[in-house]
Amino acid sequence: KSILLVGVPTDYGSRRSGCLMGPDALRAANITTRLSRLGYEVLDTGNISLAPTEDILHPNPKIHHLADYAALITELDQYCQSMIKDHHIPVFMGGDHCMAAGILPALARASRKAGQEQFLLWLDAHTDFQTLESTDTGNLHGTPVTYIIGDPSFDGVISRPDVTIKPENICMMGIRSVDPAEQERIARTEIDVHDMRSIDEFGVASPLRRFIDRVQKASGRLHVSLDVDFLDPDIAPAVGTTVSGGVNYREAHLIMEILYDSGLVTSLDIAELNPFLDERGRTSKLIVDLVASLFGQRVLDIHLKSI
Ligand code: DIR
Ligand code: MN
Ligand code: MN
Ligand code: MN
Repeated sequence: KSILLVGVPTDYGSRRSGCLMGPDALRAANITTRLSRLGYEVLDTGNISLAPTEDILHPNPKIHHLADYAALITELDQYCQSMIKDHHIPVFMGGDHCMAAGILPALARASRKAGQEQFLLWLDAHTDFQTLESTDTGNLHGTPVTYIIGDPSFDGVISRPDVTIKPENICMMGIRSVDPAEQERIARTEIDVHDMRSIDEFGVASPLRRFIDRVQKASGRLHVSLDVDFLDPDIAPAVGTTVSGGVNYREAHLIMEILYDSGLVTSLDIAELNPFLDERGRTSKLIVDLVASLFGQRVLDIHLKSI
């Protein structure tokens, strides 16, 4: 299998700029070399290009960059359809989390064509389950999960995805900041939410293994969506919306190692990395280390330590 790297340089999902430098920071942290040394053929297809748009107004006046969001969804959908083949493992380098709204429906469509179910592991401090009506920040990076499950909230604004992700096929881990409107809606879905309270008590391994078992039994495909704020801000400061009490270094690596062992991961996105907020590339390097673990780097591969 070969890894297809694609940069998604966007930062209009929130009001803080800098995420658009994410793809280049990951390149500077040697993502290509690290993955090549693990035995993969790695193809960096560069960054997708996004044309500037005239914003669409929405009844919720807080909302900004709605037209850019719609354009991003279309662009990513087209990219996925034309560039990704079944033997590719795409790694989307963000960019903010808006990209998930374009990536997941496209992946789900490809899965359906192959007769497989699409599963999603959402690693984030947030549930990103706001609607256009309920968002109090107007930041669209808080809405992609709502969009990909086919919620009617977007009707008349952005057309619903033709293939949606089933809520029961989504597992969230690391959650510790949920807006009131999201709490109410998430409780009514079948999304499997493991918040930090639950991780403190039970760890990351057993809930993850239970989810992986479900993917395996369904012969499903698994996309991993990694929001940098999933990690504790002490180890990953380069993200606009840090939340205390996140996943620590070993918990994060363990998740990646278990995922690699499962052999089920078919795609990945890395969201919200903001190099402008980083300390000499520290967060970018950590993310590349985690990606290497996800693709098979082992603790005892001592020869890799010098890279
Ligand atoms: C918050 C923040 N729920 C919002 N969301 C973030 O603006 O809707 N997601 N930061 O990653
Ligand atoms: Mn997010
Ligand atoms: Mn987040
Ligand atoms: Mn569970």
